Amino acid sequence: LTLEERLASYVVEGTKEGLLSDLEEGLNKYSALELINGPLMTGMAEVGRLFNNNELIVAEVLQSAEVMKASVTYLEDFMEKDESSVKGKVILATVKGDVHDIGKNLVEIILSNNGYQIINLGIKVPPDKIIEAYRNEKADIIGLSGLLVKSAQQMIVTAQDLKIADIDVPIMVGGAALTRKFTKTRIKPEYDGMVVYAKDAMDGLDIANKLMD
Ligand code: B1M
Repeated sequence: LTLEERLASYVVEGTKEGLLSDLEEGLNKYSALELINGPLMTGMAEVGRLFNNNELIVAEVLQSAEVMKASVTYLEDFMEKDESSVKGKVILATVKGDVHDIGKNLVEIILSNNGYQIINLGIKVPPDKIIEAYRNEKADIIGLSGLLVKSAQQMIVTAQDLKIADIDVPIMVGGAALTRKFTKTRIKPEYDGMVVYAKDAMDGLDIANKLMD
């Protein structure tokens, strides 16, 4: 197998044996983020496909998630950091009913490496917890993540509750179940402030930078 294939296969197989030395080798050729967005995400997409076809069970997908998390933790030290200034404060949450957090945590790493202070509320976060955190922290942006189809609906509910709470700070949404169109036509109409869709963590950083400009 090539290095790229081996990296994808650690994620698919859910095994860490040899992972770190291959990641180290990968860093000679790619940046940390390229390794995540390239071979590791290719592995995750394959896990999603196999899971969808009932060829993997949840316990196996969890092991794949562990490999992804371990890789991101290792690679985090090799990512570019801009410690020049504090650009803003961002609340991050995976919405109520959803446990997927690898993407959200990647957004946290990228934003915090680039001058943002992050309040990460974790997974399955109901709207009232987000409202409470906003009131305590006075964040500049609220970031919502969700991967399940029902999470897209939950984002609508969350936007409605934030509006009722009189909050109109920009909301940034991301995750596999969402699209730009859904964000514009279904979430935005329920909210007074801006609602922007980020396709990945780097896009999230670009958007945050534009919002803070
Ligand atoms: Co789940 N799962 N899962 N799962 N899981 C999916 C999402 C699924 C598509 C798999 C499939 O069937 N093909 C499917 C959803 C179907 C649907 O609703 N459309 C699914 C399902 C069904 C489920 C369960 C219901 C399974 C079950 O129990 N029967 C269950 C749900 C439990 C719940 O949430 N209540 C479940 C559980 C799990 C595990 C716990 C086993 C594990 C998660 C572990 C964890 O996160 N700690 C897991 C995993 C790993 C996946 C897949 C395979 C991979 C997700 C992932 O981590 N990707 C996933 C299939 C897939 O996506 N290929 C799947 C890597 C990650 C870096 O990407 O999170 O997309 P992602 O983040 C991206 C962008 O989306 C974006 O940036 C990141 C890249 O830079 N982004 C943001 C994300 N959030 C953002 C926020 C932003 C900006 C950008 O701003 C705020």
